[in-house]
Amino acid sequence: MRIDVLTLFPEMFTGPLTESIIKRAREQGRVEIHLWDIRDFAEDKHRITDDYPFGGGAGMVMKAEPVARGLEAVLSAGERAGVPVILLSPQGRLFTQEVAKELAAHPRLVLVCGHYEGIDERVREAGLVTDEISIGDYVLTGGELPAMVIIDAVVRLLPGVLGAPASAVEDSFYHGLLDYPHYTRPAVWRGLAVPEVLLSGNHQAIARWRRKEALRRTLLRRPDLLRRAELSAEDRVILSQLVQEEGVDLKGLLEEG
Ligand code: 4FN
Repeated sequence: MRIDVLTLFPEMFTGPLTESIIKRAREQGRVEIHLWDIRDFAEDKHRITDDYPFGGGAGMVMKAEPVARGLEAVLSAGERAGVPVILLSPQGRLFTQEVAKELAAHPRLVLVCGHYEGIDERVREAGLVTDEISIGDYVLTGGELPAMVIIDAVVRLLPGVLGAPASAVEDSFYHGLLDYPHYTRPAVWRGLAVPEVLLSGNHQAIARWRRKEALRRTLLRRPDLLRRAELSAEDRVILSQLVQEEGVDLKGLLEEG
């Protein structure tokens, strides 16, 4: 996959994209990430990319022309078809694991980061962006961190990036649920023991315990996730046990709709 990012602050990306799993994915050629500085597409010798808002008010607005010229440099007219050009924006559809999977299926992505008060609306009106995505409902100073969140979530889904396909299989087994609790050595730490079943060597009992604890956590902390999770008949039995054990009210959360 190739990802192009347009931003006024390309240096914000260097840390997160040059460490750990993303670093290895780039070294292995599984993803190519190109950072473009919008300032390089400014029209004047001072390389101005922002201006005062028409109608007045606080803050600055990113000028349309440098962003448009940047997008045209990244994607020639002939290359545009089928390539998502995504503006990171509070107005976008919410980014979820489903959206990450959808984006991971494309050979190319273009991400555009706003800063200050945002980008001149005519970049959207001119049809230069195909998609707007938001990572959540809070005020940020720019679209750069959201772009990095999307890159992280998408790149780990690319073939070969996580190495062992077993972890992908497990991810899909726990599809839509929170993680079960994890433990590593020592078996007793500061007087706290690891749950016995995990030391039993009984793989079937371990799998049952993990599934139950994943369901317990999801029920207690994120019951909203249960509606969309893939639950087996056995899961539904375990859940009704947990509802009793924990004394919570499911309030029809498992019904469709
Ligand atoms: N944010 C809100 C309402 C009004 C403005 C903002 C806001 C960065 C350029 C956009 C924010 C959050 C998630 C991009 C927020 C995201 C941004 C994102 C983002 C500078 C203009 C701005 C109601 C959501 C609290 C600033 C709500 N995902 N404006 O943050 O780019 O992608």
